[in-house]
Amino acid sequence: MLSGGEMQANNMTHNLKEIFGYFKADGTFLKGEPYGSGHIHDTFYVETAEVTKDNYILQRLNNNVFKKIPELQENIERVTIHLRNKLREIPGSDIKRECLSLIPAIDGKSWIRDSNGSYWRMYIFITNHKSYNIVDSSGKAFEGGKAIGRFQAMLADMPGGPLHETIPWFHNIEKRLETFNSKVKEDPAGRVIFLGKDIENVFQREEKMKIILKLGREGKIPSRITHNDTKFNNILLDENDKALCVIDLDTVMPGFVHYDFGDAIRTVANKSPEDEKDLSKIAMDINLFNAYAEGYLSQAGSTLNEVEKEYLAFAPQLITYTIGVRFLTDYIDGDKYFKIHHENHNLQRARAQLQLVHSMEEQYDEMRRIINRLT
Ligand code: ADP
Ligand code: GN1
Ligand code: MG
Repeated sequence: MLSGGEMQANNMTHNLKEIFGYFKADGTFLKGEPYGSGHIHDTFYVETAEVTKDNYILQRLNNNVFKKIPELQENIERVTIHLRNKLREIPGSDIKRECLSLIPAIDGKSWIRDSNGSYWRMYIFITNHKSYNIVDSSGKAFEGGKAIGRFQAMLADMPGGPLHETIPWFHNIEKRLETFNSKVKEDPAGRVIFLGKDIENVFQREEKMKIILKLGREGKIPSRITHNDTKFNNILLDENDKALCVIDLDTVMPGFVHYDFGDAIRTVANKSPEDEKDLSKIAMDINLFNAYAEGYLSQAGSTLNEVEKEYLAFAPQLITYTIGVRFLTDYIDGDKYFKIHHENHNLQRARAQLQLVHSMEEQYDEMRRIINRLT
């Protein structure tokens, strides 16, 4: 912490107190500090001086990743209004904790632009939540599944037309592979020479990964409103480890249910961190897979068609592969997209993801049996 609410992050100094002042918050700025382990935005926890008032999450938005911040914010406004309306109909809901609450800026928008050109937004801090990068029990996995199933079910009837596509082709593996291939050819950071085996691991699996897009084009699986970033630390649990709130709504937009199911399994059922260096430790835990699937299907099962259900067991392979390809692409590109904490971080992440795909492939038959039994 520097003076009077100033905070250094990513080699920039931000006056959090001044930025806080641009929002219509209830309470007086006491202090701010970096928060969480997201890979995209700069996130700060802001504590207010009054114990009875809310605390806040202040975020400097990554506008390298999100090119159209007003559209992004419009999506989040629409989604949170709709979720709040739904929660109002459920007796006993704790709306401030079960849904993100954006704080409007003084000019009425849900974001501001500071004198450096940075975009900021603010949410009420969700009290008494628990957030995990790793899941250590079936109970937590089940609750995670419930949270995402309920989230999708609640958004199914959101009025007002399609949401903006905040990142075009976000989970489109054909586009991701095109970008990967062109970066491999271009080799902008001179790293490709060291990556023979990694690139081979990607190429080997290219064809089978296109099936979900194909089913979508054939009209066999519908486009729905999906979250698209369901890693477990974006699902907050309450003090008793029960499903509380789905956060990180930046990528809520049209998608296939497989994207949310797959991304959640990628993190829920991996007993090791996303960036585990020791590949021998990486494996998908079939019991955690089972528990998440059970929680998810308890909420969303009745809305899915037969083809959607049939491909749920494949979804974790697709998304884990897609994210592995994205980490490797970013490594080849010289680390421009994801925040990294050391030089080879994106490579380590990519290798861990591709190892996890391998473990999912080995357990695919059992995963299918589990989904068949649950549906
Ligand atoms: P990123 O896109 O960088 O992952 P997130 O929106 O997920 O950013 O926020 C980063 C972290 O901040 C989350 O993983 C969570 O720990 C925390 N966080 C975000 N919003 C809230 C909130 N309203 N209340 C409590 N914690 C939050
Ligand atoms: C990013 O924002 P965060 O850290 O929750 C990324 C996801 C990746 C994830 C990998 C907008 O998620 O797509 O799966 O990192 N979000 C964006 O950990 O690119
Ligand atoms: Mg996040």
